[in-house]
This record gives sequence, structure tokens and C-alpha cells, in this order.
Amino acid sequence: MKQMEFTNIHAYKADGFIRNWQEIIHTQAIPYQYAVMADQLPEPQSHTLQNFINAAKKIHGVHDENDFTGIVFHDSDAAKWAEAAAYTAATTGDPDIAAKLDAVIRLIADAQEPDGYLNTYFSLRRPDKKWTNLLEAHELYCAGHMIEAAVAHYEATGKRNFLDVMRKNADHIYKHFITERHEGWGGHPEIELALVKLYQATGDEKYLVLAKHFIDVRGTDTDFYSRENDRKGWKYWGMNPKDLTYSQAHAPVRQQKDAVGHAVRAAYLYAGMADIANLTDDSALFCACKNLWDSITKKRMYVTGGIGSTKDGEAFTGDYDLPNDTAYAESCAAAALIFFAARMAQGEIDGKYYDIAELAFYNAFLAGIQLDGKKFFYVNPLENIPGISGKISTHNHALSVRQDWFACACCPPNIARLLASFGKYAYGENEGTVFCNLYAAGKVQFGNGVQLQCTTGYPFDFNVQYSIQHGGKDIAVRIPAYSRHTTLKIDGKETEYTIKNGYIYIKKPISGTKIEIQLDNMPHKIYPHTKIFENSGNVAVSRGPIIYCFEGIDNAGDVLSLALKRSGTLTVGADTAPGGAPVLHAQAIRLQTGQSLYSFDPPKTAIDTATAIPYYTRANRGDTEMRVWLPEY
Ligand code: FUB
Ligand code: ZN
Repeated sequence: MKQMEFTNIHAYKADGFIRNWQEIIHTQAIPYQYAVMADQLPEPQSHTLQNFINAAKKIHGVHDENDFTGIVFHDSDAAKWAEAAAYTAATTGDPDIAAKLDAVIRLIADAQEPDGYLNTYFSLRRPDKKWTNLLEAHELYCAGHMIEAAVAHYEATGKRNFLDVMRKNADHIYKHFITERHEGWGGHPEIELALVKLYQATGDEKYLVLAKHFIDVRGTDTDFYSRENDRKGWKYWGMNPKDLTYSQAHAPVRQQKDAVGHAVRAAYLYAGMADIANLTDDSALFCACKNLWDSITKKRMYVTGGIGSTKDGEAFTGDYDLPNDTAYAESCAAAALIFFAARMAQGEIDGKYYDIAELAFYNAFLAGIQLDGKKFFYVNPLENIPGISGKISTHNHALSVRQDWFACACCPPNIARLLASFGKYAYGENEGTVFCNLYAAGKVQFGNGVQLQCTTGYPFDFNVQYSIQHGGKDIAVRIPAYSRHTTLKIDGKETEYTIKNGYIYIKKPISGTKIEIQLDNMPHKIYPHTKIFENSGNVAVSRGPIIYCFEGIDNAGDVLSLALKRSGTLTVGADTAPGGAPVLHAQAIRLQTGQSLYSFDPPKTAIDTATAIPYYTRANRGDTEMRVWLPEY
């Protein structure tokens, strides 16, 4: 049963830290990504929009085209960009973004086939092979992203043109899989959560039926991919149809317990499962989601909220296998975990879900974008060693500096769309309560009538104030698990509180009420479970939701010889990290060895001070040693 709705994209006008990031997305990332996709720069050029132009020419008989450039799911970059642009057009009213978005929507609409089919790879390259390679070909994945974009555009503008295009596409998919009963499900989940959005935007039950169908059918027939493989007569990459865990098709979803396979696929699927469980009151399905949530967050997640331990299949591995230097922790996977967390919180109001969403957001996710908004990390390791990271075969995925684009460019527009829609997740509501899930400065107008103003310098200032401009409903504020000392003042008076499932509830404050929360602002050392074999004896540092890292550039060029002093102090420094965040200083020990590779002589030690910066700001000053975890001596 759904207990909380997302807020509407128009509901939140950001201020502070989030506004700063939304400005970067608005003024830098969105125009830049458009220019890349429209081939307007000398380089990079992705030809993403040209594929739509070519497909339209072919479909409308202007030209017998088959010229497609890029990866099989290239269309999804345009979709994610359009989603980000729709949110941004709504929150800024910028006519230039709106005009670019209209142009992209026209290209997409023109590339739709008369029967509703929409996918430029197949229209251009393999018109006779549609729906024959669900394992590899991402048709449902691309449709899912397009549907999400269309719903965002409708929500942002009230215009139905894009929504109508994607309804026609969804109807086509419904006909294929439900009416004509073709077997199978998408190799890369995504359509499920998208169809739920389409159902909610249109009220048409058909889309819920189709979403539920894809959830229900997945993994029920372990021979499906093999049969498909035998009959399809073509391949894209030649993926192994017997590797079912890679795409979470090894068992019916209600029986899945461990988070396995490709991390983005997994978390998108789990988000869709949670959606269906919430909308259909399916307790067995929600129970499976809880098991999978526990598998991730108790055994398979980095301290940064990153998921996916190996580049081999961009995947989860086994419990506690969380290598630092070869981590995958894809930016998209962090976004997907946030999507999963937000839907779990809709089904069960418990602060633990947004604790993880917050962790993933400020660390694994935000590290994916350069502070200037124009460069991106796909992979987010917890250690960078110049000369090794990004250079040798075992580490060639773990690049040292952000890139201006990728052949597989799933992450940059995913980062843009989530940052642009942050308010949807930060605040939530039901009939009687509004939920402050994430601390996000700005003004919020809830659908249930409540209006409030949040003032805070979070995540670097831990005082959060809510001024209730229109009250009458309960206000629930999440208190993060990291905050060991929290005070609550109402109208300036310290007030006792109880925390219920991670939230403080304030009963129907009237208009004019001032709520002030002071969270724990102390830096903390974090110790890993002893089973995380990669980090035996290591320690990480954090303050609030921010995980810090040590870069060579702040530490005499050498973090490999640094250890933190056991019981040493950890203080907030006066200096600032790139982007203006405060640094942390830790009492440390510098180990000095001789020249030989190994020695009977213990290292000499010297007292030192280690300087740490927020992990998400790493690699903004070039290729330098970096570690999240340091030994403790
Ligand atoms: O397969 C589509 C996207 O490309 C995935 O979500 C990413 O992990 C990348 O493989
Ligand atoms: Zn990605």
C-alpha cells in the first residue's frame, strides 16, 4: 500500500546547495549535452539526434536510410536528456531549454513508425528483427526511458504531444506482449517503472497491467533466452543466453533474495517491483524487495552508496566483496539505488530508505559529475593510483579524471535528470502528512495544501529550519541515522521528541510555526565490517551524509604512506575543498620505509595531519592519488 506520493515537479523551488547544482545542470550540463547529441561541437559528437533524423527520413519515405551511429540503446541518451530538460524547463521557465526540448520531441515523434514502434536502431538497421532479441537489444529499455521523458514533459508543461507519442508506443508494446501474447521480457529492466509512471499520468490501467506483466513473467521460464537465441538468427554482442543472473532472470522475482547481476538492471528492476507492490498491495512482492534491499545495503554496497563491485558485467559479486581500486560503482547504479530507495519509502515509511538515498546521492552519484557540469565519471572507485587506475588492464575502467563523453553515455544524462528532479524525492506527502525526506533548502507547495520554506546550508551546515507558511497537516522530518545528537526547537523552544521509524512527527503545526532541527555536525570515523576483506584495519571519515577522501594534492602528493592515528582527532578545517566545501583534518601518521620492496625493518613513523575533501569533489584538480579508506595505526 502506497503511503507516500512524490511531490510534483513544480512543488519545489530550490535554494542553497541543490539550487547551485540545478543551476549547473540548467546552464551547463543540459546545453552541453544537447550540443554533443546534436553534433554542434567539434568534439565530442554523439550523432544521437541524427539517428532520429535518419529514421524519420526512412519512415516517411524521403530517403532509403540505414545510417545509424552508436550503441543499440543510443536513443535512451536523448530520452534522459529530454527528461532532465523537461524538469528544468518547469523549474526555471527558460525558453531556450523549452525550445530545444520541443525540437527534440519533434525529432522523436517524426521517428515513430505508423504502428507506434519507436527505436532508431531497429528502424534503420534491422527493421525485420524487431522484438527478436530482448536479451540484448534494449528496445524495452529505450521505450522505458522515452516514456519517463514523456511523462516528465507532460507533468512539467501540461502538454500532451510527447505523452501521446509514447502512449502510442506503449499501446504497441501492449499489443505485442499482452494481446498477441509474445513471450519474454526486457533484458535490461526500466520499462516497468516507466509504465507505472505512464499509468499514473494517464490513469489508463492497461499500462499498470503491462508493467505488472513484465514483473510477473521475469525469470519464470529459464529457457526463454535460449529459445530466443536459437530462433533469432542475429546477434548484437553475442551475450550468453544461459547467464540468467546478469539480467535478474534466474528466478521469478518474488523468489529472488540476493542482489545479483548487472547493478543498474538490478536496481531499476527492484524499483519497478516496489512500484507494483505498492500499487497492487502485493505483500509477497514487497517482501522480496525488502530482502533485496537488505542484500544490497547490508552486504553489497560501498560506503559511498555505490553498487556494483566488478567491471565484469558491471555487476554485483558476492557478499562483502567491495574492492576499492577496481570498484565499478557506476553513476547510473547510484541513481538507480536512489530510485529504488524512494519507492521503498513509499511502501514503508522508514527513514532507513532515505538514509541510503542520501548517502548514494551525496557520494557515489554526485561524484559522477565535474563541478563545472561538463565532465563525467561512469565508474566511481574508492581509490585512484596514478599510472595504474585507468591504465592497466585490471583497472582500465577506473579512470582517473572525468570524461567529456562516452561511447556508452548512459551516465551523463542520468545524472542530469536526477539532479533536475531532486525535489520529487526530497519531499513527499499523503493526505494527512508532508514528509521532509532529504534536507533541501527552498520553498515547497504540497498538493495537500501545506506550504513551507526550508532554510539550511546542508550538507555542510547542520541547522535546518522549516517555516510553515500554510499548515494544517502533520510534518514528518527524517532524522538521519548518522545524527547521534539531534535537537528540535519549535518556535524557538527546545522540544522533546520521539523518532518513529526514522522520522520526527510534528502534529499539525499552524501557519507561522518555526521548526528548527540541529543535526549532529561532528565528523566521524567509519569502521568496516571485518568481513569486508579489502578494508581490514582501515577507516574512512565522514561528516553528515558526506563521505570524505584523501587526495595526494592535499597530502604532500602521497596518500599511500598515510595512516590515521588511532583515537586521533578529526576536525573541520578552515580551508575549503574544490567547490567551497570545508575540508576535514585528521591526526595521522606518515610511514617511511627504505627503498627495498620488502624489508625486515619496520617503517619509521612521523606525526602528520591528513586533509580530506568530500569524495564527490575528487578529481577536480587532475590525476592525483586518492583513497577513501586509510589504515588506522
Ligand atoms: O545497458 C544500458 C546501460 O549501459 C546500462 O544501464 C549501463 O550499465 C551501461 O551498460
Ligand atoms: Zn551509466
